[in-house]
Amino acid sequence: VIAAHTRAGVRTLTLNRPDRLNAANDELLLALTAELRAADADSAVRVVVITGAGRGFCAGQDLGDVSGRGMTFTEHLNATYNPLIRTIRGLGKPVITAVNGVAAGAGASLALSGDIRLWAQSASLIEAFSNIALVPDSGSTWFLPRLVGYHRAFEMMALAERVRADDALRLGLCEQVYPDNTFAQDVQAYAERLAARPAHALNLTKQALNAAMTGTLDQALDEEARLQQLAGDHWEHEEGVSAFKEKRPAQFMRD
Ligand code: LHQ
Repeated sequence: VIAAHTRAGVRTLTLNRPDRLNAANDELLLALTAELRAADADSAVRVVVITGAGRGFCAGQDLGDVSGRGMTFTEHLNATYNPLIRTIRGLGKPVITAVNGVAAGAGASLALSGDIRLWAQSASLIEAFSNIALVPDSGSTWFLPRLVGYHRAFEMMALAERVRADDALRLGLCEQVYPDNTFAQDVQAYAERLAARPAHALNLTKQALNAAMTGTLDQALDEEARLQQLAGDHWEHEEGVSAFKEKRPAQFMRD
């Protein structure tokens, strides 16, 4: 259900149920979470990419796979989707969600959960939950209003209309849009650019931003001062300063 490969420090995890637009079942969610944890622990991996096989990114919960599971909705979310989203947000490496096609329901939440969101021109996002009279889950209620404000978020959730790539870029739901026919190469090139950045400093940056998203300015200043010490004591900092003085590009990829 997940295809995986590593190239040039970039671990790509591909949701692989293309005939269902990569709709998620428990097996897929648990496998993706396990792959992410393994990538976090693997020192050869500097950046993780999550993408989809075929014409979809992820159509959310597999609606053919929901009945008779013997779990409540709350238990199901706590056992599958929520650990996945927490793992992505807590991962010590940048996670790119490479949205190759439609992202619907919990698949939309997954698309929004990356540190960097790269979209193909034909990708789209639908907060589809209300179509089946459910509440947005897997972090959509947290991610979306922070990106577009309460009112646009509510409208997207209430009407479940499809947001296409150009609007997604304008609204801040993604960082880049690439042509469909070069998407995989463009994502790999972007990921390799990110992989050449100072990994330790980016890990601390992610921690600082994650904390700041829910805290006060006072807390952010304290957290920056704490994390800056960890960054400043690391060899990456020494390398960055030396490279600046020697007027050469910094080399952050070692070991
Ligand atoms: C699918 C699905 C799908 C199964 C397309 N399941 N087969 C919910 C419940 C419980 C606990 C936790 O959390 C959640 C959170 C959620 O994610 S709720 C939201 C669930 N997702 C949806 O409601 C989206 C349903 N899908 C759609 O609205 C459309 O398929 C979209 C707009 C995504 C794509 O439309 P099209 O491009 O027109 O493709 P299609 O509809 O023809 O789909 C292609 C195939 O994929 C088709 O199968 P078929 O055998 O006819 O070729 C679909 O049945 C299947 N598929 N989504 N979620």
